[in-house]
Amino acid sequence: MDYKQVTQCRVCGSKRLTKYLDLGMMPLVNALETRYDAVSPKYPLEILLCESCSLSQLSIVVDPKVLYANYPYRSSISSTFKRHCRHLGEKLYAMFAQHESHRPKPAVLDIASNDCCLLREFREVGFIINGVEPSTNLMPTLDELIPVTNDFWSEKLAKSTSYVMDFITATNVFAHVDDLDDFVLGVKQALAPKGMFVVEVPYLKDMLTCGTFDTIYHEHLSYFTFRAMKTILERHGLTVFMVEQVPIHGGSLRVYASKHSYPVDKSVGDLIRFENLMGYGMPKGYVTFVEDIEDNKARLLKLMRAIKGKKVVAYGASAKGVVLLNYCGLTKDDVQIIVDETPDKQGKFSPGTGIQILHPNTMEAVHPDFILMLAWNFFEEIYEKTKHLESVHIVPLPSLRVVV
Ligand code: DWN
Ligand code: ZN
Repeated sequence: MDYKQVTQCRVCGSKRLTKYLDLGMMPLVNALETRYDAVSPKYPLEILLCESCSLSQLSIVVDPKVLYANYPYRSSISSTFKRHCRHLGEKLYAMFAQHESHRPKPAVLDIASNDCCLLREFREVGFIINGVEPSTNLMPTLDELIPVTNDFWSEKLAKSTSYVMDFITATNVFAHVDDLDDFVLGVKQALAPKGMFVVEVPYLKDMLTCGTFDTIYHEHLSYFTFRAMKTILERHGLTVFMVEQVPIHGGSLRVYASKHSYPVDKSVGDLIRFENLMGYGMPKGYVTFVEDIEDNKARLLKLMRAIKGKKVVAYGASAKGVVLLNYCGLTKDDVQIIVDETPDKQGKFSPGTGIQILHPNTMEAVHPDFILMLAWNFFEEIYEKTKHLESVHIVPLPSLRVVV
């Protein structure tokens, strides 16, 4: 068996876990198939709420080696994300200059550095860069001169290195980690005394208020409230001194923590108060979200029925796209192809649907009537690339809209 059942909360250890969502059986979103008729293995996709610390978490953990040994996703495909990383680099550089003005270059370690998108941007800003990344296919070439360790992050790995980092960044990886204690202990080990840990995760608030259920899949083990994030970091002696909400990936939390006692920003207390007000620690805080999912599905299916027989191409072989297609039961009868700029995805088939993934230039010949935006989080960027086709764009989430 390549997965295990969750019996206690990974943040606080409580066994008071209440199931509030069941999306049925779902294939692994990045396990792309090489044949259209392949039968993709499916796994239960359910969310449990910890009523003690307010962490939402999947009911199972799929073996990370199965999920990440060969990982097709490349962060650098999106120029929006590149810009996001550049802004973060500039911001952290300015913070460093304020506190450590006598040293020229801060050192950063990016955990789960993927294809080094963030590290390249940070190097341009003036950082000394280092990465850790478990997927072998994402290692930079030697001539790129980016030191990346090919491994999962852990306290053991941190101890085996001589890292003393001014910054450790973890964007879109914390929600993927089962053993958060070990991860945070590793961060603490590798941080300089005044170093900052900067972690970004999709924010539960945005998922709930926008009904974006397609960000729920087996890679995302946790769906963080700020309270849960603060609990796990502070348990290991990292004080959270600032929090921001950033728009990337449909709405994310960016949390700053350190071993050093930086003055605690007002944002920390404000967000905790907001979450208490919203009742995120109680199952009844999730009822509307569950209803919204059904409504979103029904609205999309109604539209897809109305355009049956038209040429429909989906843009973005995203992880979330696999969830949307499978949960709504859409197949190649509804969506003829998916296009995506990621070389490792092209020629493969989307799991559970048998829809082929091709290079976006295929659309020039197809002239689709409709483009279904499976990467709705990058709508503006993709729209600029597709508007000349004069197709109607369907944006399924946060709420269904049709752009003519
Ligand atoms: O946490 C995760 C997030 C950050 O990234 C992972 N577990 C997996 C992944 O999720 P996703 O696949 O849903 O992420 P994206 O970035 O929304 O996926 C967009 C897809 O669209 C990618 O395959 C790249 C593609 N794309 C493209 O071909 N042209 C994207 C843009 C913006 C484009 O212009
Ligand atoms: Zn908990």
